Amino acid sequence: MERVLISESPKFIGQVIKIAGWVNVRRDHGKIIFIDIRDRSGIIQSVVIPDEKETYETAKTLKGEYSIEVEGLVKERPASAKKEDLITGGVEMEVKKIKILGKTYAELPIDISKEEMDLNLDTLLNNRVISLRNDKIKAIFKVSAEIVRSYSEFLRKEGFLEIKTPKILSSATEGGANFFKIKYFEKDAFLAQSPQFYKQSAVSFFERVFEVGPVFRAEPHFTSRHVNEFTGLDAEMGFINNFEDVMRELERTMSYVMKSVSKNCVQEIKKYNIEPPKIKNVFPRIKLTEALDILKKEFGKEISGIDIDPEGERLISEWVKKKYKSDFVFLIHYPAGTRPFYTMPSADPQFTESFDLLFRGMEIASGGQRIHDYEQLVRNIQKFKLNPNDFEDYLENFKYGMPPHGGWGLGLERIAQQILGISSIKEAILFPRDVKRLTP
Ligand code: AMO
Repeated sequence: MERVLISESPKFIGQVIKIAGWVNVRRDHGKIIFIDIRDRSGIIQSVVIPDEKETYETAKTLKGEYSIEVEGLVKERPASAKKEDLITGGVEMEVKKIKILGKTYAELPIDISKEEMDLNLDTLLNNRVISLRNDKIKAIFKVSAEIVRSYSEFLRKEGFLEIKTPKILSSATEGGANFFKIKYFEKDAFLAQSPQFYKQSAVSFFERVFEVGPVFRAEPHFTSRHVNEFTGLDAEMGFINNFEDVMRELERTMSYVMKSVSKNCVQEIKKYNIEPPKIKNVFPRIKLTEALDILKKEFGKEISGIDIDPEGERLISEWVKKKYKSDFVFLIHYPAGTRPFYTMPSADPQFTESFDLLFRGMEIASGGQRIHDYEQLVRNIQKFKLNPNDFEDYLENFKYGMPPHGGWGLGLERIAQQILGISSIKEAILFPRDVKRLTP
């Protein structure tokens, strides 16, 4: 007999089927043993009665998280026992045969059988191989996978080629000090802080590219939105007229991603009890300087520097939500000193042709137009007190007809975090890395 998925069991009422999964929980009620069995598709309640002698003896030995194969008769549950919140809530299984596939050799450190585990972040992360078996936690990764799938699908339709760029680099790409230096044989090397240089150079051969790949940042601080390794969803496009073209593309990409997640992750979103994102076809755009004025006027918030801080991002998003009913907002024209050297200056050179995209109060993307003229780029590198000789390979492309171009970098985990309303980004990473956490 072929195995079927647990979620398919309601189609087999009155028939014997074979399933495989884990013992979510075993309950002994007098003579009857109930086993909730979980596979990748769902959970079903099964019942073992003493008449099935050998099976009953096996059932008595089962512990939480044993993996088993079970044959049984699918039966409709009495109306009073139906569970509306389960896909299989209308059926149960009368067990005929149990085969143990994998035993549990240790006490389970945490109880994952209930959807709501109510554990603190450290406990969840320290016991990751177990906590990741919980259905509500698994839902986060189904949403992440749908983000990546729909992101890639949309960009392919738009003529972007998927590329993979090296993660071991000879120089740091994003400036600042948040890079990891590693030993590379006789030399020093850096883990990529972004695919920035290589995606720009790919524009000169493919025009439009995107990448889904790891990004490394040596952020020394603990926040609910920073980790030291995350997944970047990057894109870069050539022959643009201005950075508005880039925002337009990103806006259409995010609309597609949000619609796909809302449509294809209904069960997952339900578990988090949140509203699917509100999508407008055009996201509001606000100049950063105006946003700082709004914060002062509407919220009495003074920003000390020239850039916005996380609380400012939250407040401005709140204001946008009220005024424009949008969960997204572009903050545009960041001051020159706040962006890397490759960013195109605006007509007023105090500012840049750049943006951040905020979603429900948090930055999820940065991007903009890049300097494409070789001589202008060399001058800007010098203006940043950097040495153009250190960027020789990057600059090479710019000597040969580099077209006007721009792009963005999105953080996958922040998107998932904000869609589901999760408090820490680390919950949206299978095995997160932070200053103190290099295992599991
Ligand atoms: P930036 O440095 O703003 O831009 O990064 C882009 C996006 O990556 C995510 N992100 C992070 N996520 C988790 N932990 C971190 N430590 C972290 N740092 C950044 C955010 C952020 O918006 N090269 C440019 C992009 C471009 O211009 O194309 C860049 O890397 O979601």
